[in-house]
Parts: sequence; C-alpha cells; structure tokens
Amino acid sequence: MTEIAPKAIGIENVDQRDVWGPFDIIGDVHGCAGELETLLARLGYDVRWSGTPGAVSVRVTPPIGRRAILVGDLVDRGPRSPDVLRIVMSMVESGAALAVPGNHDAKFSRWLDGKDVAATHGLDRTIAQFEAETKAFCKSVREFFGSLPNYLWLEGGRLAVAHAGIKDSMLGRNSGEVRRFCLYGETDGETDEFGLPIRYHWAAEYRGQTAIVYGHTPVPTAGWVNNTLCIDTGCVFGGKLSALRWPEREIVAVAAERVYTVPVRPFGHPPLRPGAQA
Ligand SMILES: [Mn+2]
Repeated sequence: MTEIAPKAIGIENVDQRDVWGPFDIIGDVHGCAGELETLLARLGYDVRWSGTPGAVSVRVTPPIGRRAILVGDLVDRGPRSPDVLRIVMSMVESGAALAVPGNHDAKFSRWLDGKDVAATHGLDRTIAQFEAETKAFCKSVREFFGSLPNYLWLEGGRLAVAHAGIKDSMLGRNSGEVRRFCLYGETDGETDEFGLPIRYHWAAEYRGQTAIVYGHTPVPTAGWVNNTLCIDTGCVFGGKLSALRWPEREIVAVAAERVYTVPVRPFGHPPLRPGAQA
C-alpha cells in the first residue's frame, strides 16, 4: 500500500481518495481523555506527555504505517475535553491522525466565537474546563475545528468517515446540506419524548459501495449495517470507547472508567424514517 501524506487538510478537502490506510477509526470521545489514552495504547500508539501545568504538551507516535481517524464529538459531557483536544490536535498536526467535526465540536466552536449558544447537553462542562485554559489555547482549538473537512472520502472511494453519516449521493460534494447531514444525520427538526432531536436510521436505507464509518448515536456494540458501521459505543455514558481497525475490520474497545453522564435516551439505532424501506 502506498504511503501518501494527506493533502493540506482544510474544510474543503473532503475528497481524500488518494489517501490510504491502514486506519484506526475512533468513535465519539466526549472528553474521555483517560479512555482515549488507554485505547490508543491498545492500538499500539505511544502517548507521551511533557511540560509543566499550564504548559503541557503531548506527542503521539503511531504504529509504523498506521493513522487514526477521529469521527468527531471530541468535547462535551466528559471530564477532560481540553486534554482530548491536546491529544487529537497534536496527532493531526504531526500527521498521526485525521479528524472530522461532530455537532458538539461545531457548537463549542460557535461558543469560542462568542456566539450565543445554549450551554446544554454537556457544553456547560466544556466551558467550565476551558476557564482554566489560556486564550492562545482557545484560539488554536477554534482554528483546529475550523480546519476540519465535513467528512473524509478515502482509499479510492471505498471508505468514508463522517460524524453522523453521509448519503451515497453526497460523496464528493460539499454544501450546507451535506455539512448538516454529516453533523446531525437524518433529522426532521422535531424532538422526541426525551427533548432530543428525532433521528432516523439512514444506514438501514444505505445501498452504496463506499463503506461508511460514523458515530453520533451510541449503540451497545459496533456492528455492520449494510455497508455502514457506527463506532460510537457511548463511552461518556458508561459504555465503551471503540475503534475500527481498517482494512482488518477488527473492533478494539475499552470500557469506560465510569458513567460521566447518565444517558436520557437508551443506546441503539434510531427508528426508520417514516415510509422508508429497510
Ligand atoms: Mn454527535
């Protein structure tokens, strides 16, 4: 397999078909830095912290030839969102990882921009954790999130990674509609009995040739549905932090150290869109 460094990844660079794995695709971290370090170690990455409080840095060395991909939702709900960002930003900077944004990352970015956003769904914790951080770090986080492509289309087109998923017809395209689907999945603007936005099981209708790996909706165990795999196993809710080793198609998972946030909605795929054919 050819080792090609990714092009300068920017928000428009969704088409990375000339970039090949092997990859370790990691689910929603949500501030669970301890479990992220444990998972990276299990996958053979060397994580090394240095510096002193107030000036910490981290260097992650991947196994030779491998690269991680984070499916987004790095922040909110969990105990150490700034440290998760230190790890992932360092990995992206060194070429040890690629990443796409999640809806929580996008909302936290808007807060960093000074926009008026509701500090709900665990954003309150991230904001509290960032009170101890420098302006320079906040600025680098904002730039980092602003640089992430909405999704990644990889390996000659046979693999794509998007936070909440992507439709076959959207691959290779980039627009507000594509960004919304990548961040939120299939929704109709309504909320359910838990006060959360109603989601639909887009993957049940997926018929594409491109394997889609995504997160966003915690499931008890990562498993293939058609040609898609949800790798979010709800670590922050006391589940597991999971990775898909690609192309091996092997799942590596570490258990959450504790329940950081009590889930309001049970784990599992959402219902089919009304009228959809599974
Ligand atoms: Mn999400």
